[in-house]
Amino acid sequence: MKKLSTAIAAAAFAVAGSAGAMAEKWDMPMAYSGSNFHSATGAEFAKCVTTGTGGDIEIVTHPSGSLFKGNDIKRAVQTGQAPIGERLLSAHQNENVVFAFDSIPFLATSFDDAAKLWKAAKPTLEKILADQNLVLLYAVPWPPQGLYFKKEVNAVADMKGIKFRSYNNATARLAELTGMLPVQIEAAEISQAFATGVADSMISSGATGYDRKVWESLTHFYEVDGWLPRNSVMVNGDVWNGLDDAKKGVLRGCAELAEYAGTWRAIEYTQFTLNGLKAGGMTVGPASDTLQAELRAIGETMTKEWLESAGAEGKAIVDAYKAMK
Ligand code: PCA
Repeated sequence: MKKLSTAIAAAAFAVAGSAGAMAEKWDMPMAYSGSNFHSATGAEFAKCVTTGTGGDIEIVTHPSGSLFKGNDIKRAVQTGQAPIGERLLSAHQNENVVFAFDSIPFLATSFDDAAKLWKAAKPTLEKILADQNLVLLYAVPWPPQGLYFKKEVNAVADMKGIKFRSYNNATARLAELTGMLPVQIEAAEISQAFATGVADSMISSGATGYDRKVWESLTHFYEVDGWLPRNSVMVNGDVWNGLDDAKKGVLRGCAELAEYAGTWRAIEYTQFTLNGLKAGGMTVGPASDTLQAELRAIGETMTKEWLESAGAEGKAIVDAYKAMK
């Protein structure tokens, strides 16, 4: 609370001190559809900063990958092509394995545990991002991940040979370990991919299936609660360093509000979107005991693989998380 009031005081100061300063427009690329709760949170954050700085910094969000596609957003912000942007960091595991901390199957499967894992990982992530000329502002979780198919699936054997849409390295690895064929596709393009048979399945939240109306092509959603990956909002380091303390305070204050509000939206949206999938005609329910057990065994393999490649940094995150449980 204290931190927040300092930020709000800083915001008031920025408004008072804004006369005569040059107004800047910050384009903020985002990968997911405008109707998605992450984009709605980003739009509120943008408004908060614009108001808080008295218009000195006007943030304009560009959802649906319209300015940069998801996969290009991080680089765009690092290089200053965009001053700020939102990205699913776990898709950049090839740069640093730690980025995938939030996509380890069955490590953190509820909102509460995901918040603890985030707390455990945040200092390390901030450091890694700072080395990449990025300042982390806030991160909001997706609802728990479940499996989408075009047929009934009761065991891993039923998944063999299915074309599977992946969104990061972990989801591609899951496909391999279940005998499926991974193809990485941006969420903005999945409706078309399912309609044309480029993919016939995926693991994602009810939120993404709902936003993309996947019932037009798919029939089953199995609640697996595999993990809750995050979208992170980052600012270019040089742009950040050029700001005065008052403006940094506004950005930090608005970011804190956005993380809180976005998480709240994610929680609220979970059941709402599962109901929406049902209303669209899909069969929605928990995965069978067999499938759950098989997926947990695969999760153990993936946890081991991640810990091996993430080394001491990864182990420290998992240890810190487990100490909070
Ligand atoms: N939706 C995003 C990532 C996780 C999620 O629930 C996607 O499918 O791309």
